[in-house]
This record gives sequence, C-alpha cells and structure tokens, in this order.
Amino acid sequence: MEGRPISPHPRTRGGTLPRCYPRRVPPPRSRPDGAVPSTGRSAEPGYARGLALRETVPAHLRDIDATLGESTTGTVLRATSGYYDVAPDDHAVAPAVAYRCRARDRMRKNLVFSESGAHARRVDSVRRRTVVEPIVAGDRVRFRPSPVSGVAMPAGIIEEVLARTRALTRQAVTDGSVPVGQTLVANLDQIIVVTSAAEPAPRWGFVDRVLASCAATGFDARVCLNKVDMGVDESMLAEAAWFVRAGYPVHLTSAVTGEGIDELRTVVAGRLSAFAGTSGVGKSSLLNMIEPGLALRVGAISRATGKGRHTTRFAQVFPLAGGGFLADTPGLRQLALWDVSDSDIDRLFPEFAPYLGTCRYANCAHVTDEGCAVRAAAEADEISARRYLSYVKLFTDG
Ligand SMILES: Nc1nc2c(ncn2[C@@H]2O[C@H](COP(=O)(O)OP(=O)(O)O)[C@@H](O)[C@H]2O)c(=O)[nH]1
Ligand SMILES: [Mg+2]
Ligand SMILES: [Zn+2]
Repeated sequence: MEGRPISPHPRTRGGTLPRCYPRRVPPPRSRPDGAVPSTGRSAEPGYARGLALRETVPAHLRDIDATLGESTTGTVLRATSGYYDVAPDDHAVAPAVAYRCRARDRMRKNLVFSESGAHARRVDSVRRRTVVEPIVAGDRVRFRPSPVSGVAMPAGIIEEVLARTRALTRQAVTDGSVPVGQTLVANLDQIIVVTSAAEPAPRWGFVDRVLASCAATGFDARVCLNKVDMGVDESMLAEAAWFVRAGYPVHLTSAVTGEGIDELRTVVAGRLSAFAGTSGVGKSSLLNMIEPGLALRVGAISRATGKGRHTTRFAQVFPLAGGGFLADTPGLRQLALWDVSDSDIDRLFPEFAPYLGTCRYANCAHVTDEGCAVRAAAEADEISARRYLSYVKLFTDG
C-alpha cells in the first residue's frame, strides 16, 4: 500500500509517490483577524431594548440573565436571519446537539469591525474593511444556554465572538472605492482542491487558481487527484510531483476502491476544511467515503440554497463524527483574487520565491523573457512551465 511507482520529477525516473506527500514549503503566514469586542453584560444598558427573545419568553423568564446557564464555547454551524446554530465544544463528538442562539443586541448592531488582518498581504498597507455579517459559520463563540422550553432546538445567547484565525471572504459590494468583504466561513483551516484523473480530465489550471487564492488568504491547501481507479498516467504523476515541489501535499484517491480515503479522513480530523472542485470530480462521493451520510446532508442544503436568492448567506459547516468540521461553501468557486494587487500575484506561487527579486528589472511582471528569472526557471524546468503559464494567465486575465 506504499504508493505507486512514478517519477517524482519529470526528469528523474524511478521514485515512488506516497499517497500523501509531506509538505515542504511552509504555508504563507496569516495574521490573526480582528476579533469582535466582547460585550460584558453588566455594561449593556441597551440590551433589553431589541433582544427578540423578549417577545417569546414567558413573563416569569423576563429576567433572562438570571435564567441563562453557565457560559460555554462552541462553533457556529450556520447563520440565518439573526439566528445562529451553535455546536457546543463538549458535544463535538456527538454533533446532534446544537443551540439556536441569538446574539446579544449590542453585538448585532456592531456590524462594522476591522478585518484588515484576514489576508496575508505583504506589500500594500492594510486597510479597514467593513464586513456584512458579524457572525458567520465557523465562528468560535462564547454563549449561554437559555432554558426556554417548547422549541425544537435548545436556545441560547451569544455573548462574544472569539478571535478568528482566518476567514474565507469574498467581495460582496463596493462601498465607494472600498471593496467590502463578505465573510463566508470563519476559521477555515484548509482547502482541499479536488480534480479527477478522468471523466472529467484533470483541470490543473483550476487547481492552480484555487491554490493561488488560498495562498492569498493564508489557507493551508492540498491537492486531491480523485478517480485514480480510472487510470493515472505519467503526465498526471508528473503534475502531482510539481505540486509537491511547490509545497502542496497531493492525495491520490478513489471513492470507488477507497484508495487514499484513510489519509483524507486523517487530514480533515479536528480541523475545519472545505473541498473545492468543479462539478463531477467526485467531491460528494469523497465526503460519503470519509463519513457516510455527510454528503447527503451537505447536498440537501446545496440543492435547496442553489435555487434560492440568498445562496451566499448559507455557508454552513457540518460537524464530523471524529471531530472537526466540513464547510459547504457555495461561493468557493467564485473565490477571486479581488484582494490582491497585480504586483503580488507572483507571491501566490510558492515555488517562484527563490527567483523573485533576481529578475533584471525590479518591477518585472515575469510575462516577457527580458531578463526574467522566473521565466528562465520555467524554461530550464526548475519550476513547472505549466504552472508558470497559469501565473501569466492570472496576471493578464485576472
Ligand atoms: N470511477 C470513479 N468514479 C467516481 C469516483 N468518485 C466519484 N465518481 C463518480 O463521478 C460522478 C460524480 O461524482 P460526485 O461525487 O457527484 O461529484 P461532485 O460533483 O464533485 O460532487 C458520479 O457518477 C460518481 O459515481 C471515483 O473515485 N472513481
Ligand atoms: Mg456533489
Ligand atoms: Zn521576472
């Protein structure tokens, strides 16, 4: 079971490619996000005014604070119209229990906060960015269970959003000249980019593009080549080897034979992951192999929201039985490099790093061969010429 023989590099033959490669290049650094400030409840005169629970709780429960349970932490599974379903940490391995929470009134009004640290931008100055939703799927929160009975789910009140590590954000609307980010999922740890060996044939350009988006945001990223049961040829293994050289672990999987599934299950355990890939590559099948039933839950939501007009609000995360979460992010395919300036795109290809700054011209865009060290490296087969062309395409077409 130790992998299939392949050439680890297009020009050297005879190596073996384990199904999961070690990562060789550290992921781009990300900076912690701005946290929503804690709202201490004693300093909250406006709290009683707008809290919707006021209208639904019986008179004898009016003094909500007195009746709330002990404060505890959890993960927001989904956010819909002011309600947040929260899975408590101590039930992480029994995901059936979730609390339907409201946010404290003052928190809901605090819709604008700095999220400037969310992206690993290394050149441009950070700017203040407004966000559309203050609490999104994946957010870690502190909440207090409420004793309100007679509802389908136990209820609670979110008191604090804990600091985010990194968030999946996309451009939502433009507020004057300032792009406004819409956070789809908070605290996403990694993105697994899936393509398939056959039916459909591999789409390496798509993989390059998503990996570049991940680098821009600071997500860990992995590549998954699925449907290896349908045949893997030398050129695919050579491509896989280039990704490994660039620092991206590669998984060879089959949702039919089960090859590589155990490794995939290991890398999603205890983390918040999302699968990205075009239709038909086998994402749902992989989810089902990792955790039977999960694909059905994710699929039901995707279909329901796909028809609706509020698709973007419905990013959700699903608890995994073994710990960790899987994000269903309808917006993932539209993830664009909206937050990256042209001069930074070269930094999104980790294997270019040794050559950056060594071109003849300091402001070299690496698209012509006039003294360009990156282009020379591609011509000399030191980096992947195909990935280099993906860079050129990203740079010229956006
Ligand atoms: N031979 C083979 N077929 C697969 C594999 N994974 C998925 N499929 C098939 O590919 C098709 C698309 O799979 P699906 O999971 O719906 O892809 P998704 O659109 O990415 O979610 C289905 O007919 C699956 O049965 C695999 O590893 N090997
Ligand atoms: Mg699917
Ligand atoms: Zn150059």
